Amino acid sequence: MIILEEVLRRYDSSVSLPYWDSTLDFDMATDPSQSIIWTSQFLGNGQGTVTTGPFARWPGGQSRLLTRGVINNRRGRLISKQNIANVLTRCRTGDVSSPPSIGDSVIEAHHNGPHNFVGGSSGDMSFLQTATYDPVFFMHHAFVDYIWELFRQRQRTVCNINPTIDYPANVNLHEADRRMWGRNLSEYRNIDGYADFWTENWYRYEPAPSCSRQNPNGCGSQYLECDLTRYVCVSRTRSAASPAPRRRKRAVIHPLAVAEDIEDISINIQYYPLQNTYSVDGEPDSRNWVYFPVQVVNMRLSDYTYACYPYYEGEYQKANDIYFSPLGAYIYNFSKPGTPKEFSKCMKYPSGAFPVYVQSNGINYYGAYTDYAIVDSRLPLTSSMIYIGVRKPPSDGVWNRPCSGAIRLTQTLPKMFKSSITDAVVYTWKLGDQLEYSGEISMVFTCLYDENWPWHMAKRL
Ligand SMILES: [Cu+2]
Repeated sequence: MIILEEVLRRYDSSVSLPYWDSTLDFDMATDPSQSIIWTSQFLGNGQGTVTTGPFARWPGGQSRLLTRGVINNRRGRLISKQNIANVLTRCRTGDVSSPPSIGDSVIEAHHNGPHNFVGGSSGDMSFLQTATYDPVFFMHHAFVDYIWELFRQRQRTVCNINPTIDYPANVNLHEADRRMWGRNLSEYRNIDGYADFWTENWYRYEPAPSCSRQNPNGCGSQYLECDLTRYVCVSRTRSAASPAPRRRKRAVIHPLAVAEDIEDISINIQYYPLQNTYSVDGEPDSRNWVYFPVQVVNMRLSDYTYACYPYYEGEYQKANDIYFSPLGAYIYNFSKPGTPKEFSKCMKYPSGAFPVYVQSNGINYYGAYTDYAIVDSRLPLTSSMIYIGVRKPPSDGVWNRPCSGAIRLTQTLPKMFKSSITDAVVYTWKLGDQLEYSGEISMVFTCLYDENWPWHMAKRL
């Protein structure tokens, strides 16, 4: 959220990310799908392809335009004031987060409702992999963050708990010391997000609108009204639409210079295949690219035990994990004992499986190609083939400049490349009655975990 806000502020330094207090819609006397926010003056239409408002015809995540399913939606449930009150009965972060908890006091559970309310059965907001295409995602999440901040304040003032260190235990894959996802966030550990630094220096939340018997006009917007039976602010319906901003602002109080290193925001999760640009010297054309096989070899870390154990005699035997065997340990003759080398920029992957990125950079052309291999450190040895693109060598191309660390491709036989990825895959296999490896591999990378360099498995084999 901070990164988005900071990037927006490069374009308009007055921008603050608004939060969508969906309790205002939950409390409406009529169907909340009739809320004024689903008009062109606010978020645009709520049903079908978004064609009105500021996000009209924005791209969605499913090879189509941004799509919603608000109207007649029975799947989702907006956040209610009772939901928030339930969260604010608790004192420990572990009571309001999932994992480890479930139930009425868990922020995560209440957070799910608006996703489904906006997305319906097939809209972008309903799916983890497409929700961020809808800008309402960020407004919803800013509100979730606001609830968390209310909880933190309660921890301090009512519960006498320091929220910056009250990190829950048993949070599989969300451990306090685990690095955050995202290339430029990996400098931070998860628990760093609990620091007061953020709310002290970067942002604060305007209080949600409220009204009372004494102050029935307290909602503070012409697009809200005070429900005089319950004294809560509620959204007006679409019939009240007219131009002017309504939603509460999340105000940035410290216009910090934008950190240079948030320039390249990307997530290290392999959900979609990588899209390369196929550009050579500025001209994109995938027909000018060929592919050659690259093998990535990874050895198990000799001093690491993965959290999956053999079971016998009535309990898990935790001396070694299920993948360990003395024969497997033979492979460590080719590795070295000791704690694996860690690099500050590299993610930890406690599951054992992780991606290894391989990129080709042209030396005599301007162009790059990236793909990744998945290897698995639980196994004694994994070998994974990937197929990396490079510019197709010109038929008369002769390039004789000696250069170490580079691979030279020419059109002379044997060619080590194929003109399509599938052909390159097939090339690494002998096609006969049975499939066998052809051994035609151009390049092998071996993953090292050692600080000493250079060292290569080939020296020992
Ligand atoms: Cu979400």
